[in-house]
Amino acid sequence: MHQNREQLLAFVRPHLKQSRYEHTVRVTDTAVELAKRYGADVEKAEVASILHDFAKHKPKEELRQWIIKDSRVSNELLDYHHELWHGPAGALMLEEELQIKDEEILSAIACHTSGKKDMSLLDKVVFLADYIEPGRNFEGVEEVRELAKDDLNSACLQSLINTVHFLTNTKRTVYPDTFHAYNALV
Ligand code: DGI
Ligand code: FE
Ligand code: FE
Repeated sequence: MHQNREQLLAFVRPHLKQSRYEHTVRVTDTAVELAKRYGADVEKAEVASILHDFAKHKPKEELRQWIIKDSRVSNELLDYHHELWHGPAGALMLEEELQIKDEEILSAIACHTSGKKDMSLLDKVVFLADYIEPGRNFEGVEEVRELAKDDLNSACLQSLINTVHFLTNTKRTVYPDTFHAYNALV
């Protein structure tokens, strides 16, 4: 059984900067709201959200080592921007260090930045909560917040479109899982 919200927040807090911790709390509140709205597991949404950016501030080399030593994560990820590593590496670290064994929770943490093909309801809830939490001011986020009120898939799709726009407009690479998530929803 999982620890409760306060225990988990106390666990992640020393791993995060203050602003990142505050983002985490907002993502958690948003994910709980979305989980209730769309019938996802509320407790799992809460746990995954509290932990989603656990590895955000870990050294790049440490994240790389976790990804290299686990055959479940494609090493192709290491050819893409290191900003994409904290989700998959964080899931591996939490599996080992916090004994999080729930595959649904680990999946939602792992894919929260890039998305992936065939995202579960829980994956989508955490992915979207990270994008629309009230502290975000991405261009187009208000449209995604509106969609999130009654169409989870359309909201996720629009956030992916916005992210691909942002990345391509600034000539950045796009990790293939982001396109796989887009293709599955379009
Ligand atoms: O960790 P957060 O800041 O809360 O949010 P996040 O995990 O969604 O990370 C967002 C960053 O990841 C943002 O700077 C854009 C970047 N990103 C997302 N998808 C891709 C990506 N960067 C590259 N290069 N390729 C992607 O596909
Ligand atoms: Fe993140
Ligand atoms: Fe986040």
